[in-house]
Amino acid sequence: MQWDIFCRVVDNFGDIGVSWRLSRALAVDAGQTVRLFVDDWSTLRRLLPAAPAAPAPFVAGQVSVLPWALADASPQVAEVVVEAFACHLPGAYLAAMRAAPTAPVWINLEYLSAEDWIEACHGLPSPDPATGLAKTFFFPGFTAGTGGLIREPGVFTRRDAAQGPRGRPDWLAEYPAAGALASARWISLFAYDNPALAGRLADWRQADQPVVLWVPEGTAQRAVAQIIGEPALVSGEVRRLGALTVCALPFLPMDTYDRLLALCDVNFVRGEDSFVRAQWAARPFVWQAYPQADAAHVDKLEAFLQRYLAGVDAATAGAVRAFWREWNGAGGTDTAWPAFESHWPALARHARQWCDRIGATDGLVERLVKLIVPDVK
Ligand code: TRH
Repeated sequence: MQWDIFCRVVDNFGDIGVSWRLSRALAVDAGQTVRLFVDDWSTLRRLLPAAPAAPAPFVAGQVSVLPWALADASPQVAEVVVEAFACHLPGAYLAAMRAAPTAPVWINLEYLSAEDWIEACHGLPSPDPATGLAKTFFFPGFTAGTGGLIREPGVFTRRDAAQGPRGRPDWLAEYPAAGALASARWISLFAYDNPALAGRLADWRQADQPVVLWVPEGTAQRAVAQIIGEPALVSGEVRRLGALTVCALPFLPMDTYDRLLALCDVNFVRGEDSFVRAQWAARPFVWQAYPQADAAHVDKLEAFLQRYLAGVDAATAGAVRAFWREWNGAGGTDTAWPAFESHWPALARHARQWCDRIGATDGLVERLVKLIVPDVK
């Protein structure tokens, strides 16, 4: 089938990250014909450096990637139209959808959430007042009654290879960092501005074993530089501060970022896509939810914690809850790290079990294809 996927960048990378990952999985793993329209070429190029410098169509991972303006210029309607995150389709394209002899299947891909209410809304059609066409709401989520999570077939094989004995030495050969020991505790950091970061850097400086902190370029890298009293860190630079070795990385290609997640003992992630990738890495992680003015992100955080920690022993669950709340500015007194760290072995086991459990069900692409073509097995 032919699919058109539309994505506008609201903020950050997640919208394009998810849309690109979905497009690639539909094309490569599900054999669909996919066009991806994006409005923000410079953000796209951060994730897909192979994209041409100026907006122009190109093919990557069997997906035709097109500048947004081309949808209005020659609206040729696909059989399935995915509107990512209620991004509002281009006017001429909408008109063409209305005029099409057979109306396309119109999917609104929503943000991921662990909240219970999404099960009731997932898969519901709703008439669009402007066109009269039906639009179906598709909610990614963690349970059987939701749209699931994007998971390419090779993701666990690649993770397991990264976690083999050559994983860290090979990484250090590619990203040399003087003093970064393969045997140290490795932490990756991808975060929004976060007042709790200074306290964690202080904890890691004083840790009783070496800590290597990998920080890709972006908000978190700038914040680390500021906290350690430097104007900026440049990719490849390393700073030693007590037990802590800070390693500044470039913004990594997506698959390389997956590898980093697989190699670290704990991953600080944010938003939506890195949050999911950290779960496939099967390592303990700390999630910073995308902050929302009405504190809706706290509900999302609590809903996820509820699911993630079900069945985990009370002491470990309490330590995770306290630390994640603190990291999200949702309570705490900036003291929860030592307790979180002391539960590391139990957390590491749990991270693997959780990944195996949520990874044993259909992924988002399978569920989406089955929703549209219900007789697909
Ligand atoms: O960039 P984000 O903060 O995106 C967020 C969320 O999607 C959120 O739901 C949305 O509302 C908001 O944007 C506007 O975080 P996220 O979702 O983790 O996306 C980051 C992407 O960047 C993800 O695909 C992983 C990728 N990435 C790399 O490819 N290389 C890197 O070095 C890093 C750090 C990330």
